[in-house]
Amino acid sequence: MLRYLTAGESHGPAITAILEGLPAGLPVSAEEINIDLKRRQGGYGRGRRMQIETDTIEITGGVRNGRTMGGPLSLRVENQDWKNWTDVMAVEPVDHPITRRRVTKPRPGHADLAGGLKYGHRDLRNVLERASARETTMRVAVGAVAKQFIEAFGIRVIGHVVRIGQADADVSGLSNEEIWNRAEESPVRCADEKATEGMIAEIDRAKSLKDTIGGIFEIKVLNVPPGLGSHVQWDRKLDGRLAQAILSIQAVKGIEIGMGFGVTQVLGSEVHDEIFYNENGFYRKTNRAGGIEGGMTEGEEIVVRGALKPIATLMRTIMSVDIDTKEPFDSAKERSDVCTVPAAGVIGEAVVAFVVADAMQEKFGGDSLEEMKRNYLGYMGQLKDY
Ligand code: EPS
Repeated sequence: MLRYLTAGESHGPAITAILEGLPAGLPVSAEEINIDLKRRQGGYGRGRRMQIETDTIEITGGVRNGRTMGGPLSLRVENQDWKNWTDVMAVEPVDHPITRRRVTKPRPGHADLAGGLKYGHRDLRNVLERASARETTMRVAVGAVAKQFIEAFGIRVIGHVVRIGQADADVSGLSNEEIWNRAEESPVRCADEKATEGMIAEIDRAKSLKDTIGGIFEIKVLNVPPGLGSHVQWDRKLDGRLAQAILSIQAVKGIEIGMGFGVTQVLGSEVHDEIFYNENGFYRKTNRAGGIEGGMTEGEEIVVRGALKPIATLMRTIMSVDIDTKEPFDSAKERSDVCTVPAAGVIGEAVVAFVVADAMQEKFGGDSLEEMKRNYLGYMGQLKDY
């Protein structure tokens, strides 16, 4: 079983992760992790915080001479903004009460109020510091390692943005390689040039209104073997595991696999992917299922989408109630991202890569990469003979 936990606050000294369950002998490159960390930080519509941070990974355990040893990986990224928060976020008790930056005004749409009620905090900073999407830095770092793991089996994860506000991408007719290359060039990580312009206009419009805007990212997993996940138990179904991974990303409100909610509008014969056979084995001409049937991969590409609400920190007025005075106030803030959908696409790649890596470990489990590869090749041979 592959598992990870993250720790750390948005304006604390650092954010960290422990990733356990990787086979020994896996090459791990900090450079590759840094590429994804940088991709997450970019994207049109980001706010001033991203000019402060330059996320760089420090691997402090689990890797020796470029390869895993079988023990947990320990990963860390420093928060550059920490130096502006050393008293407010001090780990040690301070000898004077810190009233500066105390938060008593919950922002609608954030964890602030629910977290305050639940934990009894009178300073909502104790909630928002951990709820912050800053935490996704670590999910991307873990995901970048998971990508290196599954790439050892030829599996690749690509992500791109398909909607921001009213601007929709049309990628029909594009190969996966084209989708990847074009999305990498686009400031909103969208493979359709015309839609990129529309998305930028949507972000500009939201910004001019001091507002925020959401959208949809799509993740594809290429070259997955059939049989990852299982039909036998609810918590082993791969679609359920992907759904949890995607929905747990801050601001995500919906997930679709394959045709998604579109399956409700047409008849069954227009939904299910017919099965064919040739010398290479079983195959489909369509992939409306998004690569998953009965909670298992069936050999086609996995296609998953996540829908983001507009982020909850706005620079314009929306109403809330102060937890001290119980008086209404307007929740306008001076610093905020306008749109984080391009970043969320990179985070989506990471969490999906982790789920697929976990499913690979489960199916081909081994203590070393070599052992896993033997198991994998044996299974691929079994499929040929099926
Ligand atoms: C976030 C609020 C902003 C974002 C932050 C997530 O930070 P701040 O409150 O410091 O302006 O920039 O995202 C990141 C720091 C990041 O690395 O993505 C929030 O409230 O979730």
